[in-house]
Amino acid sequence: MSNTLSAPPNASPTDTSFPHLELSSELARHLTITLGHDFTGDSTDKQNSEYLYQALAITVRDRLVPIWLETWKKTCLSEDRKVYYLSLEFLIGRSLTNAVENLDLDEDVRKALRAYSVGMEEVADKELDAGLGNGGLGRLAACFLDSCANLQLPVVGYGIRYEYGMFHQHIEDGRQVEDPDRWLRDGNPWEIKRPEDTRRVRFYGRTENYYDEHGTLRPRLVDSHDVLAVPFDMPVPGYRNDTVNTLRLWKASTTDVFNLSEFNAGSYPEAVAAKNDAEQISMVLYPNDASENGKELRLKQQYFLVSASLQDVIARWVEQHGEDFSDFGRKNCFQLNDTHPACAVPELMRLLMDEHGLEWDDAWDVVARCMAYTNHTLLPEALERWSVALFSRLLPRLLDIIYEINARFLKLVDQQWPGDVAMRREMSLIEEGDNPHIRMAYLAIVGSFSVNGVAGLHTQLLESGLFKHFNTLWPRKFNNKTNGVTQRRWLSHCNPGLRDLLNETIGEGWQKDLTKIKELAPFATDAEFRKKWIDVKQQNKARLSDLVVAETGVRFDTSFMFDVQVKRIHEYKRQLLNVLHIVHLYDRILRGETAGMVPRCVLIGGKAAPGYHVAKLIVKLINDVAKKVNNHPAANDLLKVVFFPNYRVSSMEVICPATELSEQISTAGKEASGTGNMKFMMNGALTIGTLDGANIEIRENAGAENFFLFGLDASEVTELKKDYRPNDIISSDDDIARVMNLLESGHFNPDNPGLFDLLTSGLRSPQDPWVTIADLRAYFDSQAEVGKAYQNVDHWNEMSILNTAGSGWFSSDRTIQQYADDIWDVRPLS
Ligand code: B1H
Repeated sequence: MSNTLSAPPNASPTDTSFPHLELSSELARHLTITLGHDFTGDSTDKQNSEYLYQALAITVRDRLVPIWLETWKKTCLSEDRKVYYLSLEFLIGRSLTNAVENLDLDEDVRKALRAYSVGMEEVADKELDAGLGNGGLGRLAACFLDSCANLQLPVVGYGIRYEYGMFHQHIEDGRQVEDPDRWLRDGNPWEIKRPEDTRRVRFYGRTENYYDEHGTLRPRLVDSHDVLAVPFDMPVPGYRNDTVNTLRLWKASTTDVFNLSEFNAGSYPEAVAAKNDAEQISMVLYPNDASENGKELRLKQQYFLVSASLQDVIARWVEQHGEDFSDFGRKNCFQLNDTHPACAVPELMRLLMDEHGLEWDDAWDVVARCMAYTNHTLLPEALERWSVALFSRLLPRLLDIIYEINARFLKLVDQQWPGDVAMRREMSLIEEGDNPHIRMAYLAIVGSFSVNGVAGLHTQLLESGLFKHFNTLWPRKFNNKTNGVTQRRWLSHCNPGLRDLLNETIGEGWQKDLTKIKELAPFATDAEFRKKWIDVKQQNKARLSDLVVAETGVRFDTSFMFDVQVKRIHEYKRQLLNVLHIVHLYDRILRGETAGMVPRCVLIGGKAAPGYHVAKLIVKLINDVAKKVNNHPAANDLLKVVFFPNYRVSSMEVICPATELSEQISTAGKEASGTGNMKFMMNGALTIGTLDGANIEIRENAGAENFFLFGLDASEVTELKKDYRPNDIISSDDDIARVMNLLESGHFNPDNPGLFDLLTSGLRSPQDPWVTIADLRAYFDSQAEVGKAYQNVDHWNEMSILNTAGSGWFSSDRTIQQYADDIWDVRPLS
């Protein structure tokens, strides 16, 4: 989509210049002519469904493109404010079915596929996930884009086109092994390369002062090493509304394929190596959810995204408005998805001053009007700090600008707290010391007009804790935007049985407006309706059970309760708490104390960051416990446990509709929001959870009586840490002592004694930051309540229905409407 806005005549989707044949003829043509596939009709030919996927994707894309061009043109030409969502991650998953459903092509596609005797599901299953994200933060970005398109908002996503997305996980001898994610292996039918919009991103070099044409001394960057950013656009279809928004992903490329002087000097390998260097930048997604690692390549990725995207927006601005930037801040808004793109603050200053001749004050007026920052975590290890030394080498001109921003900001601090040196040190954008660092969150706050947290509790904790001084200085900057998820993927698409039941019961309006789901509530007490509800859940359990046996070899009995915890493996998320409960159930089974025990299938899944040793050991423990339990004859009728490998977006689409109990058991105050919790609730799972993140709002919306609450709240955790004695708890509680003994005696690891000592000693430590043992008794008791409740089928399903009925608040449409109204000040494109 070039910046040349003049479209050829007739280039409108409403025009007859793009006549569509029957979908089935187009599919047949793409299969045979475009892909050159000779369809054999042999149902055992695995290639057929592969080719059908490719052909169908192109066929559907053909329908998207005219609408896409039209939306882009409208967005570019609109004089209204536009929003750019800058994110290092977009965890998209699959695109085919999403496009089919949003374009209302479901019937046509199914009909067309009948000629080949394959179902839509089999074909859709061939698509590899676009896993360009770690977890919640990246998936949130994808849900947000979906909601923006649904609401017809002029929002463009900007990200990186990683050659390798989130690694694949497989399990060997109970341990996680990582394999590269070659998601582009078979090509990507969902992207369009736009070489005409290539941008140049400049690294290294030094600042030089020179006299401009007015004789004014100005700084500029010289001797830089340049990398090209080539955009690839992905369509973001709105739901049946003639809107297709854009996600623009940048690929890094070298400036010249052959550096001629080197080439001629006989340094061909060096010239090619330089190309490789440049292309490294967009090679791989960093797999560290909720922790930063300070690597130079990561900072390069961040700056690469930021600089290319800002230049892109500025180029379109200049094309329409010339070099007049007085309105730029009013007409554009950049939402920073965490601090990862926080370089946008100094980079926009640099572009406006050094490349477009603005003075500091005018440039700052623009920047401070158009940057908005979302914080996603309070965990200290995730707060980004970049070494000044690294910055001065890689981005010297940006460092000058950051210093100037800081100097001016510290004057303000001094006005507010005159003479308070400690306060200046505390709030400075630079953390002083032997090896000074830039505090990226502070940079983002100072440069933004809005700072938001992602759930009520999280925002409160930001305001009263991490950012309290900033909140004193600028209370009106801070606001909450509780996360949400798109009901189109996370209910309608992934749970077709429930979708149909909802449609026949309350109509179809909920797909566009989830507040309507509350009309379901009266049906909770309707026995006939409940029967249908149970049938849907049973079918979903059967579907998951097939997947589990295919992935793990373990058979899940669909009459058992399906108890699920899927999310990144992290100590604060407390998968260990779940394991301790499993071991407790197992211990009861060994003791024969099984009266009243409800049979359960427990599924745990998630990836550990490759360098996070403890998380990897937790994966091993889950696998070893699962193996022991599943092989014990006495446990057969009561307990099955699996570690689900390579958990990803497309697996959640099968898991969440089948889940009955959703485990949201993080240490209170640690999970900023959680979004998996919302997907489970929408699909009728009951939650067992702590008062953490969005769990609090889930409980309010479902009704406290339809939620299994346990454990300490955030302030109790803080209080307890002053004098925490887990060993006292263990020795005074027989159940807990037995569980610890099983773990410490090597019962689950007879061949490798001491293997899990790191984990058990962590649990026993008074310094355990996650205070797992403190919540354990309450967790056991709450799980016993769950078991009791599950036995009353009518009541359980009444609660289940009320959870779905209460989930309207958790649509990302609601979240995005709040961003649009309170932060962005944007309206739908007319
Ligand atoms: C969340 C991250 C995150 N918070 C650093 N922070 C990363 C931090 O690659 N990195 O360096 C990647 C990711 N992710 C999650 O955001 C929170 O833990 C969830 O509670 C929250 O629901 C989600 C979306 O807001």
